[in-house]
Amino acid sequence: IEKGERKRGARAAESAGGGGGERGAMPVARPEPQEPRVIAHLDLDCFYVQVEQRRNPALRGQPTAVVQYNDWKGGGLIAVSYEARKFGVKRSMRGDEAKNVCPGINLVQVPVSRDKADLNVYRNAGSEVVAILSTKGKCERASIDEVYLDLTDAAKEMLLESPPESSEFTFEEATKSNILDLPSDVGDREENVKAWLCRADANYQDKLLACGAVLVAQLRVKVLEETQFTCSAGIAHNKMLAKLVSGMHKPAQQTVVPSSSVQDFLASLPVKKMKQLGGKLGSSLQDDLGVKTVGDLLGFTEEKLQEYYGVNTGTWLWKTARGFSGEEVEDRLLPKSHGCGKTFPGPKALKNHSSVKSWLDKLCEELSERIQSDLSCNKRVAQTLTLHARASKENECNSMKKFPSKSCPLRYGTGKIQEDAMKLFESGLHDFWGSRSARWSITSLSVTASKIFDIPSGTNSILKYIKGPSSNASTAILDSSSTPELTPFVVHEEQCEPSSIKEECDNSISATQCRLIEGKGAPKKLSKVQGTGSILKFLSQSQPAQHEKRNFDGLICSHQGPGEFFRSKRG
Ligand code: TTP
Ligand code: CA
Ligand code: CA
Repeated sequence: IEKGERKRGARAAESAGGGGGERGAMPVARPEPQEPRVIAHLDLDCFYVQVEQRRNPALRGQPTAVVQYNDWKGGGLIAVSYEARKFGVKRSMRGDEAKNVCPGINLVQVPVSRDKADLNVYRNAGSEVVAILSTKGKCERASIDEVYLDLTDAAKEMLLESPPESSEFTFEEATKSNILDLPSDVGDREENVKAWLCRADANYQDKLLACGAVLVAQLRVKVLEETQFTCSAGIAHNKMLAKLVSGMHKPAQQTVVPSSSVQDFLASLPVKKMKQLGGKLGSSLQDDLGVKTVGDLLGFTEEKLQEYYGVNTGTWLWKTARGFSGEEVEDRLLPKSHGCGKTFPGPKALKNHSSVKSWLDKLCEELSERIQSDLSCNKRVAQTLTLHARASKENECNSMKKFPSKSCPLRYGTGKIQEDAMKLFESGLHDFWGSRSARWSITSLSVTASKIFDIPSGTNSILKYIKGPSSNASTAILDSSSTPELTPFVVHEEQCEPSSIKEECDNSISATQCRLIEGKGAPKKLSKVQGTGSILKFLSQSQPAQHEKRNFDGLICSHQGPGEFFRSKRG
């Protein structure tokens, strides 16, 4: 290695956040599985809208958006139905703007509790879907509306017992799959897909994938029958590829990635589209190595990439360029952490201790409720409390210094959590601004409970777990800014910018959900449509009819719920 290269390499790793080694959130390659896997990623379509449409069926098939309450310009949109998207309505719009482009739009307010958005109804709806999907294989709840499934065993079983090629009837929804290898715009598409799924001469991997496609199609129909929700899915040999394609064809569709299509698919995929390359590492690849697409990485040897980004991340990049990923689906139906947050944009920024305290108290109250219900429903205990905030200094709007995240052992009890959260805030503020009594303003606050573990079964006293450490925030504050798994999620409310409530891996099981799991108060199921293997058919038969002439981008179509919309979209 030449001296100059060494320097450049070190710089690349540093600017990517890797520092001297593989610290922090730099991705690391996992060992490849010995045998091919079948992995699916499922994501619910315009999720909050679908939940609201189930609550109020009159909204089905109508242009609809969910907004956060706000007195400014009609609130911020957080979810937009596909009917509304046809008019050009986008998540980044305010309610008033959406009405301008789509005068017939229905705006539904997100539920509010303690002066902030209450996402329980959506979390619980997501849990219903997880409960169905987890019956077919190892299941990882990845976000409020996303799941990974490892269908390897189920696919192997199907291949042995009833492979698609042997049955005279292929599950209809499966024949609507998008297969990356096949052209999507030919007339007899479904016949082609059917032929692909049933190829007797396919290799073992493709045969497994075909079984995976049938299984996912069946699951999607089951989800629709039992919850009334449509979702889209990606089916591939690993998590990375499944996730990359699950949103490629939406709504209510699935996409399959045969190994033979991987190289072409990645060749033109911008690096920033990859989850782990969205941040500094992706920027470093572009700026330091001139790598724009994942395919561009093929121009570098593994050694070269290791030189730049360290051994582990270098290998990860090399494998990623080839579509390899050993990351396993975790066996986890419950969230990794619970978080509650709120943003205070512009004039709403908090500028004194008493307003911070009053908001922190509300956030901690909700957090406390959620960890208590996790404890009683799931016998799980959270160990760490973390406070995240965003702040700006007066007259220093562009100040680069971040408010440091702070953590301490979590003590159960609303009062204790409130007390500790306030101490974490004081400690963060001290680091942020020293002891100077200057003006500051807080633009977002969130509290997170993490490091959640199951209480061992057979334990007769859960008290010893929840009493937890004797230390509290005053003796055990940790700077958690370098703890990547403590991703804050913030409920952005009433903001001037595009509004969003983003929730990652955060989906608590509430008391309502306990009831759902026990089968009480579960929503009424749609009656099954016999002999139907197709979501389109299902939708068109079972939605409440709302015959109404509407003008869709100049396309006059008679409306019968989403089924009609999907058909018209497909021409
Ligand atoms: P997404 O899955 O990103 O979007 P979506 O389900 O609304 O639409 P799509 O069909 O394209 O998947 O988010 C899931 C839900 O999370 C969404 O319905 C509302 C919420 N959300 C926010 O509140 N703010 C945000 O910025 C995002 C991205 C999502
Ligand atoms: Ca979604
Ligand atoms: Ca999603």
